[in-house]
Amino acid sequence: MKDYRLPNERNMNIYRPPPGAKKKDFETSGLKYNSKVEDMNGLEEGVEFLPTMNAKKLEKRDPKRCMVVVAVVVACLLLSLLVGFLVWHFKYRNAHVQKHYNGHLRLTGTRFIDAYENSNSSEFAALARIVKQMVTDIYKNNQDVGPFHKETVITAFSEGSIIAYYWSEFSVPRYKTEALNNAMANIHPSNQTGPQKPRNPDWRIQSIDAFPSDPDIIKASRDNSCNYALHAKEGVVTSFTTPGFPNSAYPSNARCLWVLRADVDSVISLTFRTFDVEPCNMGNDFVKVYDSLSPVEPHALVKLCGSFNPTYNLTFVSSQNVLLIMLSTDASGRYPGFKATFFQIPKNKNCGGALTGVSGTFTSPYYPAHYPPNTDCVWNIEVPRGRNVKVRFNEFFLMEPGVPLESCPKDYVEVNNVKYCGMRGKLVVLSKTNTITVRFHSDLSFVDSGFSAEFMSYESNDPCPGRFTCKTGRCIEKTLHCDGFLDCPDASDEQNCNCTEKQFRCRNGYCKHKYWVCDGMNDCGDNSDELQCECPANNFKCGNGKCILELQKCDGKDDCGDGSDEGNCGSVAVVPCQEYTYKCRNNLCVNKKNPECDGKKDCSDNSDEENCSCGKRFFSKQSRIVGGQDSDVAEWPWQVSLHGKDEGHLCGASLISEKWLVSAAHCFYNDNSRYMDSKIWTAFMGLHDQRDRANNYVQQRSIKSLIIHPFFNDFNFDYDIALLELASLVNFSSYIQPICLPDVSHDFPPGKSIWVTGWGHTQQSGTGASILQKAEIRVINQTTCSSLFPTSITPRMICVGLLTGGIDACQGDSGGPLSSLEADNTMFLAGIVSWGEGCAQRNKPGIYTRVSQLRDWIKERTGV
Ligand code: 4AZ
Repeated sequence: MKDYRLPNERNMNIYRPPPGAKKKDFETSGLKYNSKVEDMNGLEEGVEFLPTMNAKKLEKRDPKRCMVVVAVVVACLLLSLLVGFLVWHFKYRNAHVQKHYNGHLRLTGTRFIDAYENSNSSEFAALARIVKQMVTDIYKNNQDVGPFHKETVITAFSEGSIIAYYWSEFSVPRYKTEALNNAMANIHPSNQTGPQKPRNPDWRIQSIDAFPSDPDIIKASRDNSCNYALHAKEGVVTSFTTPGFPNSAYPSNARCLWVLRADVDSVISLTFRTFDVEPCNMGNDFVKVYDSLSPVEPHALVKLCGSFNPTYNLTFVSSQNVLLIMLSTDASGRYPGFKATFFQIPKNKNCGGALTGVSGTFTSPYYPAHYPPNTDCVWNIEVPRGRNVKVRFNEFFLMEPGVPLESCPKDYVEVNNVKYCGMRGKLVVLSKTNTITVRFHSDLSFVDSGFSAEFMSYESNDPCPGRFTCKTGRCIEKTLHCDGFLDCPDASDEQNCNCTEKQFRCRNGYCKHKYWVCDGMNDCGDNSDELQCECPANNFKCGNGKCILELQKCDGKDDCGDGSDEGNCGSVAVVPCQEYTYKCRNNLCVNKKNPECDGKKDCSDNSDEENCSCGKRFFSKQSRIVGGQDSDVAEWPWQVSLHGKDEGHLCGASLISEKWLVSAAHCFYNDNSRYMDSKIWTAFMGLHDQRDRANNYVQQRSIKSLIIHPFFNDFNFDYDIALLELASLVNFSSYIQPICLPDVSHDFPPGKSIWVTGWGHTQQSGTGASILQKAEIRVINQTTCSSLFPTSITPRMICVGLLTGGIDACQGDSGGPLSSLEADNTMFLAGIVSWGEGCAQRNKPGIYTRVSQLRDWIKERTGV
């Protein structure tokens, strides 16, 4: 129960009447204040305390004494006010705080010499002394700055005429910090009338910029133990690494700086080849790249933390002949760091230009590298007279976090006076004449990988000969018009359509196939396909669409039939065991949905969090996929390629332990008994590219035993699962990891997005992929699935795909994993690629073996 006493009442021993006591009882009780008199006997024997009334009479009788008391009280009050004011003034208002600024200035009237690159040279020291004095003089001329200036250090010089980089430190009363900030933001070199003029009267500071800096960065520039200066050599790629890389972790609490330079009129191309620092959410280690030799935010190109896959695009290009890289680390986390390379390239002064002809291509500067900052390009495109021109952006990445996409105030592409930024799918812009102008602009900070575009001419009255023209200008096949699927980016192919009898008319006018009605997914876009299936008031809608009374939710009984009414019931409770409840090792059942390996102890014996060294990826950053579907290296470290003797890749599989693989029974049990022989099979783990099987990351094993599910039905592919025992254990690495197996109660709800991976055919009658492919698909309601494949779907099957078609598993993917990202960033094997009607057809999603249903059998046969 809560204790409502005030804190200072707690130990006061004040007598309070017991709750039931009457007033009278209290007054007559034996405990009164005068009991204290006894304690005081030793001090003032015989003194008797007068009742209050008498005390008042006494005061009246002595007015002088009263005045003295009042005067003393007033004096005390005044004194404490004065002390308070002084404390406030000196401790807070006037207390001095340290302020740091980083910046750069442009010095004219002199020339850059190579010796200025070396901060230990006497030439550097001499110039630094003069520049420092000039900066100090500029500060002195400003009353909000000069009095507080403590120190300025010139850290570097670069060409142009000479750019000097510096930091300044100030000690300023707290109440003057805002004035200092404002003055520094507007610092101007105009009044160079300081006491000491530079030796050469032609020398002038043409411009000066200062930015408040992170004090950690200032510390970095004082500590030279981790500072490196590198100059690109003509035609040579120079590499550098974090200290100790790759054998030991980079230092803790460090600020390392790499100054990269190139020859004048060159720019620098920098690539991080390997990048593995502390994950962004686990600490404060990061790498920042600056398009300046001053570590200032307005010139930061990128801030990186975590680990990146080797295939991730981490190439940056400077706007001038300098770049600065800073590694900032905190006390925690031991990670290898990075290896980077750089080289110089001639400065591309004239990006853009005139493009003519019937078609052509163009890209942002240095594409696919990140475009340089501070760049403007203009392309004037002209196609033959009488025709119109359109521009299609096949890749478009101009993303800057926190920047509004409507106004594009930073980096943008402008076509027909409309600005575009962010990340866009295929963007098509039409012109109603034979010319079009495309502008590209990047501001001083934060860059992305830019765009790749093509232009083409078209007949003004028929932009898409033989095809349907979306209002955006994109051309699509005529059969896609009014087919219930959105194919135009603006949905113009599905507007003003007459619905067929197989279709349902959504409130927003779209026609959708009737299969999609009440499937638990908002297919119309306005949810109208799911409205008629709502449950009445005071009812709960189950995961399978059934309506139950709200009261039946969380009552410990599976009223829905799929357990969805008992899954999320607030706090985790032990409940009677049911099909849908998770059973802990101590045979107690909990009502939490999918509690395995979610990072929280749900079973009293913690068995839900044991055996959870699975389903983790070691590279935290995965590249964006728009269009392309190549996986990154080590993105699916449980993916296995099964090769048949003399046949190459035939099926996929998933690694579930150092010794066991899970695959599809139909890969082995088919018309040809040869595939039942474990000896013909070889498993490749850690494989990315089928052409690169000799890679060090790849481990190859033969198969010791092959277990096909005894109930496998080769007619309907029920129980399509097989277990393969490796001849010897694999060694786990960043490239090879097991995937977690879902408990029998694990639920993969309709609509959940899941990944399918494999080297199978990339088109229905196409050929296998060399690079491991990935595709994101969604779980489809079991009832919808059964209506799409009448009589074929069993409880051991799960339907996953897109009813819109276009993305699916295909021949050669069989046996491979369906990986589902669950709580605590853990991947679970939701399914095994099993069968389908063709590949990627509309309304024909792929069918997968539902692994959760076969969990006990896997445990029984493998112990995993
Ligand atoms: C196959 O033949 C296969 N679209 C696998 C998956 C699918 C179709 C065929 C699903 O291995």
